[in-house]
Amino acid sequence: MTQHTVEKTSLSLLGLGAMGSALGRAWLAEGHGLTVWNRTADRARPLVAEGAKQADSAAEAVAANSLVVVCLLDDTSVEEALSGADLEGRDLVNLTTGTPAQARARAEWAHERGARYLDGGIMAVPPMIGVPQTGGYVFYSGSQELFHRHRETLAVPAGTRYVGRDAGFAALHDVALLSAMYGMFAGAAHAFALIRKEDIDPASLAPLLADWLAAMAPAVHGTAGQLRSGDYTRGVVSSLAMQVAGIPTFLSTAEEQGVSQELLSPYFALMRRRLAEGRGEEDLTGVIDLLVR
Ligand code: FVH
Repeated sequence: MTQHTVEKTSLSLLGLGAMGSALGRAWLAEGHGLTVWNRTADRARPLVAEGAKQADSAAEAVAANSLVVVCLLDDTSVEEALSGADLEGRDLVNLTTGTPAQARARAEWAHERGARYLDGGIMAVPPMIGVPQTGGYVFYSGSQELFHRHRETLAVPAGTRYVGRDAGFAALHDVALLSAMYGMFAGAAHAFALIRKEDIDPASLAPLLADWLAAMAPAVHGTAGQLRSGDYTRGVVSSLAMQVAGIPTFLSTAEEQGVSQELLSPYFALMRRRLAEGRGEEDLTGVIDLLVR
């Protein structure tokens, strides 16, 4: 090794599905020593051809390195895969998608077995892994010490955002952002449905939709400001009363176009409920209070 060469941390990776394989490939490409394990052993072949060592069992993979990354289907598969492994002294990073409560319980479970624990929520799809310009990143929460110790290694496949010591926070941020994404997809689905039977090319609507959604997205900063201050009338541009008055237009247009109202109706119902509470001067922020039980 030359004076300027920094040895890369070796690690073990459990789970070689689409995401696990992409993660493994990124670490190998950066020169990290990698031991891999997958329930279906054959799926390790491509990474072994690229230089990974294959462990015969999850326990063997865990024993091979102190940094152990897990990227399996769900929390149950993590439990099953790690049940026979000795986690004492390991730095366990769990990138499996789960709920905040599952992450907190998994952190406790790992601590009881003598491991440090970091939970991750991946904000990327496999083709974004190892390609920094795509902007993919991973939320991390749990042991801050573990995060700082392995930050460089964890930053190889995707960007890193540490969101707190509470092991559940990575999952919470992950699910919050993905939930907003599904709301956006739902709105876009309704928009495409409205033009579906017309002589309008969906490809001509798509850029208009993308630009409009991007123009509206910064409104979330105003929402955050109102939530912080508790004043939902602060900086209102389009009042709740005005927007509720427009609801019949949206519902009638859907009916005219032969499109179900089922995606829009729940949100409109909440807007109407808030207006009925006498909050017509507010923004849409009050809907959030109706959601929180
Ligand atoms: N792929 C994506 O677009 C998303 C992007 C955001 C993050 N998710 C989450 O990442 C986790 C892994 O996802 P994946 O894409 O790698 O998923 P699959 O390709 O379906 O691979 C699943 C792996 O899990 C193994 N597995 C399943 N059950 C068990 C079990 N009981 N014991 C041990 N391993 C298990 C499976 O093994 P095999 O079927 O090949 O034997 C795969 O390695 C996930 O949480 C996403 O939500 C991905």
